[in-house]
Amino acid sequence: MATHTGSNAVPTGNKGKDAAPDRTDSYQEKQGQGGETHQSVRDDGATLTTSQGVPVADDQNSLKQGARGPTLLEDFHFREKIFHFDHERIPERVVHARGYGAHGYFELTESLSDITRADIFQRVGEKTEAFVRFSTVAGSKGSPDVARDVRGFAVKLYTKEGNWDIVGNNIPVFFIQDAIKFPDLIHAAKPAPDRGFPQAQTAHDNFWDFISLSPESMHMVMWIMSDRTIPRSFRMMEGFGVHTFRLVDADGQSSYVKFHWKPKLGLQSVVWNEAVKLNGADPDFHRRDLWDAIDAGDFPEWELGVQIFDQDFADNFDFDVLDATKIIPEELVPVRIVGRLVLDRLVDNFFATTEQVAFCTQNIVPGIDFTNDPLLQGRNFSYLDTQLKRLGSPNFTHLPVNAPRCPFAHFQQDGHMAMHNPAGRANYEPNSWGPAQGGPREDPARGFTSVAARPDGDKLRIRPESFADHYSQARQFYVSQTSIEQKHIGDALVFELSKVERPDIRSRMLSHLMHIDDALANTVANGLGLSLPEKAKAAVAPKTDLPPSDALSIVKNGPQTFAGRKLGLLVSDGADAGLVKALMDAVKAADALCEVIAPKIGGATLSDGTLLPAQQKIDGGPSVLYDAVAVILSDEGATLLSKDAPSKDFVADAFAHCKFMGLSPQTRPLLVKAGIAEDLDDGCMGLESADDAKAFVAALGPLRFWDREAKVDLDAM
Ligand code: HDE
Repeated sequence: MATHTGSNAVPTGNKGKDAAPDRTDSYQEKQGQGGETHQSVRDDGATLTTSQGVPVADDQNSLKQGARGPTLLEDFHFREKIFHFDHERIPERVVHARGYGAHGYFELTESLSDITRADIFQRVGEKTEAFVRFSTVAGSKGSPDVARDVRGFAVKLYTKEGNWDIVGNNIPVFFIQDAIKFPDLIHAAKPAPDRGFPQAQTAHDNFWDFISLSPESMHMVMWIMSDRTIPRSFRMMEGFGVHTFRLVDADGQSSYVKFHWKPKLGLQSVVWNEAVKLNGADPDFHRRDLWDAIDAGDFPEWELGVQIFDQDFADNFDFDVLDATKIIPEELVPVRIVGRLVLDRLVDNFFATTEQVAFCTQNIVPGIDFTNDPLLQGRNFSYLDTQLKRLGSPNFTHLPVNAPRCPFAHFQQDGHMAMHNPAGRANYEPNSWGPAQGGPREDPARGFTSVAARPDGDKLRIRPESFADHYSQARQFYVSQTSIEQKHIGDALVFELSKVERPDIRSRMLSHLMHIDDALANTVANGLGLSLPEKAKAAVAPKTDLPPSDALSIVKNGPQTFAGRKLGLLVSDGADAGLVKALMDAVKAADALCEVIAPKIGGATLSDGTLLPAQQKIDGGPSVLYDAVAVILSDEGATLLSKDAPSKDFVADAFAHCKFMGLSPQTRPLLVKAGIAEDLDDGCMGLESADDAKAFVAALGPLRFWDREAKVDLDAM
């Protein structure tokens, strides 16, 4: 019979039965339970080992019986290496699979201590560590970055009272009002199940079939057909918590709140034809942009804004504050800026951070609470559930990116890959082991308490009447746009619906647009070559009198300067060295970047004999990669490049995408061959002197030279 060695007593590692059990854990402090562990290192010069730490002598050849003989099962190093490789992948996220993350911090600039007890909102100037992951929704992990899609904007705030996740999007409303419809929405948006395509796009029958049968999505349709879904950069888009949440003060009194992230660089988007080409030129456009900015010390920044309102406002507002297909216009409830979010640290392992980070809407902290928004309530189940599938163990909170930074103490234990294994005898409560040995205890004063809201009504599967108006805010969004943006919405609808094969689905969409704006419905009908159908039956008559809101336009909230953006400078051998230098200096002074593109990656030998290294060879550096372009050539260079298709595309595309262009006089033969020489406008500026270079960079503040659009687009003529 085995001797009983006292397994009921203290587990291995405890210092003896009198030692106080330690169920308080702080991830960073306690990595090595049951013996110190070493981090896996990939330093130069370290000896390669197996995962058991055994030094490896030969990693190039498997163990064989004879030089040309079979590989032996005995080769544990080979088997372990292949075994581990075979299991490297985890399931990609069912939505938001393609994403990119970075570390940073939140800094409070205005205290909300009178409105919420949330620790993060108490002390002005205090910084809280953060991790942010941006994403597209529909595409799989390998899909291109600039797909037309909503962007996820998920923020994990490691507060002193636990992790708070604001799992938001770059659009403040959503397609559906009740979480029960989410699987249908996503099935319809993702590739069709029989053929497995199209990938990362909504321009197909299933999506528009579902949407046209779901009038509640019409407000969101206006947003997704706007240029918000083709952002220039993660750094240049807004983020929204979408739902109405609650802020709760120390007495348990609550206010309603909506969260906004406002980018320091202003709102900026690309144009559709550019997006299509960008996805081929650089499928990693957004992640590379984020990486490059942080790497260069140009830290992306957003302000945190809150719209705070009370029950009285909620009761009198035209729409239901629990309906996630509605916004509260900033003109009605101003956005109060209370802090800033700065991303200042790159991930050093993509998988460990961006891939394994587990955002959960139910991760809230004392001082924050949910509302009954039926979308939010459903999300609160889904996120925890999906992490188990994706990360494979309830211990995903043990992963460094998910672990709280504050001390934590609980009786949860064991499970796959448990990395926190507290010592001590008591693993339940209540217990009578006394304060020293009994482990953590509840704290009614400090602990999280839910707002004591009173439910109303019977148990019903029903959509409230107050959610019934699906068109009024869609119209408000449309009328708030500049004419350029309205045109882009019309173009996008025509593009997407032209990819829909069934005419009845196209028509059904028109029947909704007729409730939103007559001119828009006519434009789209015209673009599709369809006549207007009967109007869809509306649940309630739409309001046509909601005032426009400037906050809804990208163009009205664009950048003031060229800071944070990138100029593409195409040069040839013999280009004017003084001019090139003056231009590069002016770009640098504007806190922007300049990338040199040349016929050879080795660079161009300028007029003074200096070699200017290139970052791109012309074939790999099309103008879609840049916010504005300059072309400085010698006469010989221009003759040469005017025979080169990528060089002609460079200027023709920049012109078509309404970019500002700086052109040295020698450029003309290239412009002639590209077919744009006779169309140059005020957005095309001559570059001959250092003063021209300065004036050109100073003119780059606005996003585009929009006046050109009518000349380069058949739909606008
Ligand atoms: Fe999500 N969503 N979602 N979502 N969502 C997920 O969780 C879900 C919704 C959002 O970078 C999943 O970890 C339901 C609205 C972001 O890791 C999943 C509903 C908003 C991310 C899930 C919604 C979002 C997700 C998939 C309808 C904006 C990426 C992987 C009720 C406010 C987070 C995962 C990251 C991810 C469910 C609707 C934002 C399946 C059921 C509305 C930014 O749990």
